[in-house]
This record gives sequence, structure tokens and C-alpha cells, in this order.
Amino acid sequence: MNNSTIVAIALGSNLGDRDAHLDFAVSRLSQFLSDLTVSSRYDTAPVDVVGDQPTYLNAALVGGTVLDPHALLRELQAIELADGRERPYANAPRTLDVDLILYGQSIVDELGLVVPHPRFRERAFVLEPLAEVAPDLVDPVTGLTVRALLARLGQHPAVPGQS
Ligand code: PH2
Ligand code: MG
Ligand code: MG
Repeated sequence: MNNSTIVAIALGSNLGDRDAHLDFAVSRLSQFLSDLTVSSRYDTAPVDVVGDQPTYLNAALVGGTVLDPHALLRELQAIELADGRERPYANAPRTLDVDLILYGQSIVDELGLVVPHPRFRERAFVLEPLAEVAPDLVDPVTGLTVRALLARLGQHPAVPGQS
């Protein structure tokens, strides 16, 4: 769409009816993102979490937005809240996580808003679904495509503690 910016968003759920939570997110996102393309869903083992946690259901999508990054982030957080998201501690199991991964070629590094997402390059649970819908999107920080980031991950799995 004219004047719109392509954004990549990652979805995750590992509490309750995971499919229903992702359905809810896609339905809400489709109300304000244009040309939405949604990946299939992936069962993934929890990464970087403390203790036992249920398996995640992850997906990714791309679409166009006319919102600026801050307004978009507020919308994403409103979707999480509307779906009953609670935050008892960092990386706690969650009904719904909606993360902004890429906002066009913008680089934002502010309190509360860091885009591209600081850890997405090491996360297969983000890169694999994203590569399905937008392999040619470019990470403005490394200059690498999503496809290349995923291939790199396969060759050099992230070292724990270095993400
Ligand atoms: N999200 C996290 C931490 N760990 N692991 C998987 N497999 N999937 C996630 O979505 C995920 C995670 C923090 O947001
Ligand atoms: Mg997350
Ligand atoms: Mg999040």
C-alpha cells in the first residue's frame, strides 16, 4: 500500500489454547495491517527460559502499516493485554506474545522500543516462520536477509549467553 511500511511481527503462545491465542492476534492485526501474509505455526521448545515450560506455538507475519513504530508497539501491547497477557516475571509462560521484529529499514534504540528486535537473529523460532513469508526482508543492522540469517543460524548455532 502507498505510504505504508513493511513490518515483520512474531507471535508466540505457550499457555492455554495456543492456536486460539494466535488466531486472536491475527484477527486483530488484520484490522490495521494491510496485505497481511501469515506463516504456518511451529511447535518449538522453549529457549532462554528458567525451569520447565510448555512447548511454544510460534508464527510470524508481514504486513504494511501507516502507524509509526511507537503507535504500532502500543497496538501490539493492547492485543496482548486484550488476550489476557500477564507478566509475573521475565520470559514467563504466556498466553500471547506479539513482538515487533522489523519496521522497514528503521533502526530504533530507545527505552521500551528496540527495532530490529535485539535477539531475533539468534532465534530459529522467529527466523524459520519469517523466512517462510518474507525470506528477502533485510535486517538493517547486519544487511543480511532473513533467509541468510536463518542459514547462518544453521551453520553457527547461537552460543548460550551470547544472544
Ligand atoms: N519467547 C521467549 C523466550 N523463549 N521460546 C520459544 N520457543 N518461543 C518463544 O516465542 C519464546 C521462547 C520470550 O519472548
Ligand atoms: Mg518475545
Ligand atoms: Mg514480547
